[in-house]
Amino acid sequence: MTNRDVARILRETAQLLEVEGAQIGRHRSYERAAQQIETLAEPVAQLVEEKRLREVPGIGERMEEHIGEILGTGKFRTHQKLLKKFPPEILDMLRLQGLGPKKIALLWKKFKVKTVADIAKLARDQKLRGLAGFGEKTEQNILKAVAAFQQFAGRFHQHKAEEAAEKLIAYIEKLGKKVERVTAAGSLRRGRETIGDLDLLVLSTDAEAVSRHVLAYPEVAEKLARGENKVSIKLTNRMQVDVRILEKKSYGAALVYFTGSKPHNIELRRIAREKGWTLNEYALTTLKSGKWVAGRTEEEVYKKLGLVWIPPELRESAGEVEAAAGGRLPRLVELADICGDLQMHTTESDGKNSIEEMAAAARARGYEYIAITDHSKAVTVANGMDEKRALAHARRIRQASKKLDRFRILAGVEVDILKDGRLDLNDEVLAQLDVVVGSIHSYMNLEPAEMTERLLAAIENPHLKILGHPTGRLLLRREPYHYDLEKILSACKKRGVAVECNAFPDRLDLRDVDLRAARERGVKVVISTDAHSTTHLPYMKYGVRTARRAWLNKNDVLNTLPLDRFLKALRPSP
Ligand code: DGT
Ligand code: CA
Ligand code: CA
Ligand code: ZN
Repeated sequence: MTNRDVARILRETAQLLEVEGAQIGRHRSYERAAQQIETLAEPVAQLVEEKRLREVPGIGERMEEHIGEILGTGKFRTHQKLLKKFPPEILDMLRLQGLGPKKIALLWKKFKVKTVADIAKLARDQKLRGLAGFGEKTEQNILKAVAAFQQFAGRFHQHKAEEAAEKLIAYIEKLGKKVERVTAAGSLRRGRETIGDLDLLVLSTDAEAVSRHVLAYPEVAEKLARGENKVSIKLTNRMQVDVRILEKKSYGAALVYFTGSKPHNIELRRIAREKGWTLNEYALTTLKSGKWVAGRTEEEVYKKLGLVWIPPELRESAGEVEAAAGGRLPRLVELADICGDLQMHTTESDGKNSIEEMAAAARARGYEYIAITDHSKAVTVANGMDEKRALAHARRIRQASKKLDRFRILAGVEVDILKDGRLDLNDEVLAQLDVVVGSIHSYMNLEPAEMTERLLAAIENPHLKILGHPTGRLLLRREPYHYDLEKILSACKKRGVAVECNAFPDRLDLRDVDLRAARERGVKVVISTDAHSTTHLPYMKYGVRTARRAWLNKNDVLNTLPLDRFLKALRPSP
């Protein structure tokens, strides 16, 4: 169990206790423990093992026992008991923005609401105004929250889906010899920015044993379906998983089929039909007699169709089948090509680690350089730096860099792009830094025309080298800024400004299709993690996946270059 899993169960327990109307204050100890565990730098399991959990403020003997139970069994009895007292959608209702346990408790008591839709109906019918703490404005906000919920409902960030998949795969592999291989297919394998459900393929001759084992997984909340070679479950984190069990002869065909995407599969089936064959999840067979043609491996299936193997990230029916037929598939950038990371934060602003710690962790990943880019003063919530602090920080960065052999820490900043497009630090200071990333963190709802002007003005500043998280979206949470992206890409091209592919899994910004547009215009791209802790540096893989979905080669990405060539490829300083 990750710290996040443990914290989630404790937080849900706190919320459910509050809805239940438990003894005043009982929920607070759970909420407090959840908060503490979320921000721990070490795995909570390790603290337990070393008997140090009680050193964490707010965790006493009882809470220590509860956490032990969660870590040991994957579940928490109090949590389970509470869940049984409420309708299945209670957790979804609690997740509605701006409602919270107190208001849900009231709605539960008064109207016996069972679903998010029930709440929406009450708000629409104006039945809520007049309740203590509710007004017309609350009703409007509830309707907005329900709309957002329905838009994002049931989708997950890629890293959460991947964590859940890896854990379940490890569990399935515990069956030993009966299981030859387990692979995640579906949107996760394609690297889509958010994931609906997990699709796992198991290579085994004992479907019965695998199904039984999967149903015994401690994190199963609900059994959804069970067939001869398929079992569907819902996990305690509300994620659905479809597990399919296949034999060797079908494994490649099933991988193709269940990796999708659906439109990609439709293209493949059309080619198969043209050749007098049919393609399904079991095999490629002849149309007439149903004779087996291929199906063991993906390569075999693609080859028979006259195609080279297509990387999963490209399987979106966006020209990849045609390119594969013509031998024109790009050689996509890989994680191993990345030589440095160009956006990260330290304790100087809102990061969790020091310059030295970030550098050591980056070095351990095999990088040659990083840029430390703390926030500037306009971002007060992140303790942004003024001119004086920025220069002092740059000096410390350069000193730290000198102590390292064959590794360079570049002195940078993530300078705020102000409302009018000016940068938040003066030119004299910016001129002394190696890497200036410029990003927007305020006034995100300007009219498109004004937003476009703002970004154009920022790009005109000769010190700006990289445009950070260019559209500002937060996946499953916040829409991108509205502006004329084409104009901004043209300006970046003209001025030699690189656009960022922000690898943080909540952002993935620019997104795949926009990144592809940037590439087609010849705009330079960097992939950066925007790490706020050493634990975020591995998020680079999500950025690389996004870049691959955008058809990017190694040559399209500046931070695949060794240091000297990278510095020359950045926009030249004035
Ligand atoms: P998601 O789960 O919404 O993030 O997206 P996917 O792509 O994982 O979609 P999912 O889980 O519904 O199905 C996984 C793959 O299986 C999908 O990409 C294509 C294939 N597939 C599933 N159902 C069908 C179907 O009814 N027809 C066809 N042709 N393919 C299907
Ligand atoms: Ca799926
Ligand atoms: Ca599925
Ligand atoms: Zn930022």
